[in-house]
Amino acid sequence: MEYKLPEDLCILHIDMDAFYASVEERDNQSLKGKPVIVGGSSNHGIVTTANYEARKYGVHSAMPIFMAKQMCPKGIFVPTRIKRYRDVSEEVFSILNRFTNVLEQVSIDEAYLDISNISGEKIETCFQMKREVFENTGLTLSMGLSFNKFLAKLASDWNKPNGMKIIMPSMVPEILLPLPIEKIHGIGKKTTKKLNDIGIYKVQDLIELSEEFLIELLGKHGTEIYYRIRGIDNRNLETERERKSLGTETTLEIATREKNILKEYLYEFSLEIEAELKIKRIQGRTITLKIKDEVFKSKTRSRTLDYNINSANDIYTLSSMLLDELNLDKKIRLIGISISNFSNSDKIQLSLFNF
Ligand code: TTP
Ligand code: MG
Repeated sequence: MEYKLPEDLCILHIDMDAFYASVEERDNQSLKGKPVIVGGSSNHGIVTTANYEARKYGVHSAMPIFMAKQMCPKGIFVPTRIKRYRDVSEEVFSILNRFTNVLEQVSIDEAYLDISNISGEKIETCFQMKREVFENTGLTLSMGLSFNKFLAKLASDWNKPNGMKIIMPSMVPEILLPLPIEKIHGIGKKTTKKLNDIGIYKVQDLIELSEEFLIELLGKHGTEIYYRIRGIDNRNLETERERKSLGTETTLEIATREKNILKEYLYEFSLEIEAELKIKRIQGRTITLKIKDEVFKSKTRSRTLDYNINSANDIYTLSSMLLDELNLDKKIRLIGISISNFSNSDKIQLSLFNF
């Protein structure tokens, strides 16, 4: 490649392995070695995660529980205990923080760390981090070390669980070129389809296209992709609470118009968002509900309150109200909630709704 990539391996991405399920296994040793599926308390619920044993049967996050039961009848189903995972997450992050405080927490179990300022041998330090997390919490994580966020994340996903992968500049063509395009962070379902439609399936096909062509096809996003597949990503770590919104969404395994089923998703999302808000010690005032129907038509509905909220109950109530206001004439394929308009205050806001 004609670009000169930086030599300095200073961005580390870490992601806990089968996080919720691993916590459940740690707390209940009798689960060890068995397929463990974490998720909703009824058949209508959804899987939040499954351990690697259960994944062998095809069970994965966001799958309806009833489907997971069909795929893995011997699975042990345990309810999601978000408070417990939040506490364990705090333990993990306090260990990581001892190594560097230039850290961007992306979710309850995932972070980027800038390790350029640590003293000593970098790779050795990474392994020490892994060891300390394991010795103190009994949990494993996977890590990826490279010179930017995109490659560090790609690397941490490379050989999960309990993996460690380094991507050096010289390895970039050999790593990226054979990948299917959807493995590139930022290439979602829609972009994949657009590219597949013109016969582009792998990065090696995509790299033949000019930046101008990609911009024409994909808009501004085209530039980002053009550089990313060449191993270039200049995003900085967002270490401050600069983030504008925080949320979660999922593509449904089975499209539906049933609001009760959709609300199960909203409930799980609300718990997840509450956990993130509490870790980050922030609250928000605006809740946005996003849905996409079978013909990829998106709708969003927002409500801004006079107060800050951070509890799952409030987030769930508001997002359900927004859903109730929508007339669903088509089946829904994707649903998500986000919260924005943050304030940093640690003041406690009483729940606005009673249950
Ligand atoms: P992930 O890191 O995506 O998944 P994981 O840690 O279970 O498994 P791995 O990283 O080894 O592939 O998500 C972290 C946690 O977030 C996960 O344990 C449960 C929760 N989660 C949900 O609640 N719903 C979801 O759709 C996803 C993807 C995760
Ligand atoms: Mg994980």
